[in-house]
Amino acid sequence: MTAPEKTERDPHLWVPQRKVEDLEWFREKYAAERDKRLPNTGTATFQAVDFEGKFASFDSDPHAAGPRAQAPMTEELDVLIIGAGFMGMSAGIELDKRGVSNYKILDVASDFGGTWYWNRYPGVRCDVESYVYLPFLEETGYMPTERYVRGSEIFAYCRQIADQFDLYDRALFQTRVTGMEWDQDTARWTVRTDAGDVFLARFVSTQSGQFSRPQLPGIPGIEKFRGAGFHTSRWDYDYTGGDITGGLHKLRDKRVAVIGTGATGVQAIPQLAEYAKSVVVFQRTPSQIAPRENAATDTEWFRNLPEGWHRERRATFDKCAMDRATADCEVDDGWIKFAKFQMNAIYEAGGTEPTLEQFMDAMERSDYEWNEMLRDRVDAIVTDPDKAEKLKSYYRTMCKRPGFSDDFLPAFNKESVDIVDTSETPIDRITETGIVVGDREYEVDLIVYATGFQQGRTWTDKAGYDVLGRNGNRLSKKFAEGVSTFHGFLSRDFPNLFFLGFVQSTQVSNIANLIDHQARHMTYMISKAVDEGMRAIEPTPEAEAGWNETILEHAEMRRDWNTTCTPGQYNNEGRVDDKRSTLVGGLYGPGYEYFDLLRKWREDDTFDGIAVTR
Ligand code: N01
Repeated sequence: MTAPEKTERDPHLWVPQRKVEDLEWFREKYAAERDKRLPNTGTATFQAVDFEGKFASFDSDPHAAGPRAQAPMTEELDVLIIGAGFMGMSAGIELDKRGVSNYKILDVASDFGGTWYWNRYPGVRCDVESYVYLPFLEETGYMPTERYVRGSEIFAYCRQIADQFDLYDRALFQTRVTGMEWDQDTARWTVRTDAGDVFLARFVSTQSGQFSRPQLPGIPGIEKFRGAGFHTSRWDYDYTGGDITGGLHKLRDKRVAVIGTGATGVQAIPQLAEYAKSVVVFQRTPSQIAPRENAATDTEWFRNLPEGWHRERRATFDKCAMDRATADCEVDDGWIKFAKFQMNAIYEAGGTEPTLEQFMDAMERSDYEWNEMLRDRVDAIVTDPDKAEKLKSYYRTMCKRPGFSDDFLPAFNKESVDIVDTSETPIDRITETGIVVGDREYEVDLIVYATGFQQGRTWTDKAGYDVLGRNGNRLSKKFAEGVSTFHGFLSRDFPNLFFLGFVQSTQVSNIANLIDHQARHMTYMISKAVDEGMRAIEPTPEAEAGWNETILEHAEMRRDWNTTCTPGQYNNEGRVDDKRSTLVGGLYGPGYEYFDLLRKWREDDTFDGIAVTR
């Protein structure tokens, strides 16, 4: 293979200037990069470490002021909402709008915020524009200070939402559900917690908690390390000094290792690079890094947005990011710029009605061209050619979540910052003093684990409790071979229990929009059931089987794509044929198709596919 010729490129240029002719070169190169990771694939590489003993602090709450103040309670509720992140808050607010106010929101954390409660690492920000990411902007009248606001601003905004919508009165924090069981006679869920509470709830809302359990890599010797160590979602500012905005002054004399270069690593590494004596980054797969282009909010523009702008902007963002990118897509960020570039390529190839061949060819070619531009950008920014080469990603856009940053690549121009490519030679072991790759040991004082969150476990394993449904059916048993729901919301034999999140729903760039749709859909079902005196609702066997069939058909449509992608969260870590992982997935098409399906189902107002017990 001979690589295509390189050209000088301005790092700030957005539009790829080079036409890709030799598709075969790229196909071979991408396959070779993917193959490096294949022997080292599967979720097994992540899970060896449990949060016990030395690692207990990795899963504890560094932000709680003390133990829970409330005595154990027994209460009857219309709805118990588990999880106080965007989803739990949205569910509560939508229930109130529909006149269902006897609910409680439970969380292990000691405040609202979910992922924004836990993730307080330096540099954390939203990576989707805040004007589409943050919920309830019109209702609260809140103006985000920047296009991509800091995590601390999002956390503070969550508290503001909870205040404005009176959610604190209905919240119970520092409380973990330990199990629940359906009582057929009373048509209630009995939910127990680790604090000794017993809730009798007509309906329960659960979230899959996609990013709730930190994941530590199963590297041999990890427990032997004598220095400091923490996961990015449990940042130890006592050790590093500083706060979410930086200022990690206590690291001036410290040698730091970072494992992981996903969205979190990309945001945290520049902060570590600025303060630590030295930083060595252990990278298995490079993130694709496009410009971030953050900016202060244009106050006048924001104040003059017309009524209804927020939902409209969110919907347009989803459409534009997925497959309807046109020149007038309002949010002109990295997601949309790429989508527009692809749309133009398709149009150039086949006009408004391209053949399938023209369509596929244009998609592939333009993807390579786009990534050539981003690789040129690495060359233009990173002065050391060896480091630059390691930082270039070779997989199609959306094989992994795209990264956006203006300070990640420049951080590698510091002599104190090194990068170790572990794609072919994985980390061999962790010793008392450092990290060993091949025959070299990197001695460090601190290991920061930017290794993401547990994905591959079963639903009940991730939730941390089991569910005993109708006729003694256990959820862990039912889901052992794969999740099974109707529209992602309800599962037979587990009446009135809602599953929210990515499971069997759809894939979107802006998860907050999915949450909005799901909260409205669930609360429609609950309020209709309450108003019309339904005791229990669950899918008919046919409806549930039909949805599972649809999910499997859609997984089949994704198969070729998933096979060519480097292993990651989006392709079940490369295990394309694993049915249990496949069944977790959502529809293949753009998010708005799923939202339209839900909307039409609600408009129909017949509960089609639902078995009702009165
Ligand atoms: O986690 P990740 P994250 N040896 O799973 C590496 C979202 N998010 O915390 O790519 C070596 O993405 C792993 O390597 P590889 C974000 O969108 C949103 O960064 O598997 N390396 C990877 O580099 C994402 O969906 C915002 O080869 C190991 C990294 O660790 C989710 O949160 C901000 C390893 C994990 O990357 C999680 O992102 C931040 C091992 N054994 C994050 N195990 C917003 O702003 C893992 N890795 C909204």
